[in-house]
Amino acid sequence: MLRVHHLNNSRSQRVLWLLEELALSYEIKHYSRDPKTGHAPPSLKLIHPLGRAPVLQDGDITVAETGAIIDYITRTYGVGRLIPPPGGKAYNDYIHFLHFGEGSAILPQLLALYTSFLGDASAPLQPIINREMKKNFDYIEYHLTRREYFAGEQLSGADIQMVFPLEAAKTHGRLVKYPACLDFVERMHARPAYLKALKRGGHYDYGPKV
Ligand SMILES: N[C@@H](CCC(=O)N[C@@H](CS)C(=O)NCC(=O)O)C(=O)O
Repeated sequence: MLRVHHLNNSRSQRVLWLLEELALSYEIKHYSRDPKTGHAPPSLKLIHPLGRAPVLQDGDITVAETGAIIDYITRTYGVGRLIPPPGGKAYNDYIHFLHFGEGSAILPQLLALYTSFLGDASAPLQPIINREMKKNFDYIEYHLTRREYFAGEQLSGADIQMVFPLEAAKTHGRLVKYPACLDFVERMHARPAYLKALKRGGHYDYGPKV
């Protein structure tokens, strides 16, 4: 049985969504953030040394990092679903956005969060952070005005990976000038599998209010 180590109100919501899209059976081990620090409890370190969520366990196999988990699940259990046929443009886009989500799209948003703890001392960094954020959103908007999903005309693991940076941006009012990004988030939030995962995962500030 697949087991997802899931932290409340976190990126690991995506893994639940993926499993629901594929209609796979899985169990969830729930972890709660420390109410003061927001950190995961130390018990998560017993599952993986990074102590971050998500972590997937499949028998004696343990996988951390959302992109690697999406790749593992679709490759092992997807039977061709949610991955475009290898070799074509859609497949290259799929791989690109599977990496881009956590490798590039989230970075300036994390920097905005971390530097917010510095107050005025962070002022010199803000133009750089804003510039990098804009670069990302302009690029994503350009892509999504030309196709329905990140890897062409069908849902793939890349959409599941990319939803979190866009949800986080939307929550902080950063997508006002990006209608295609907003439309994408709305479409993903309307998917029955997304809503089912939301119910199973519990508290999540970045999803639709249900
Ligand atoms: N790039 C990693 C990020 C993992 C990550 O930072 N997870 C956060 C939840 S959004 C976490 O576990 N934070 C709690 C902590 O670091 O203590 C992924 O996508 O899996």
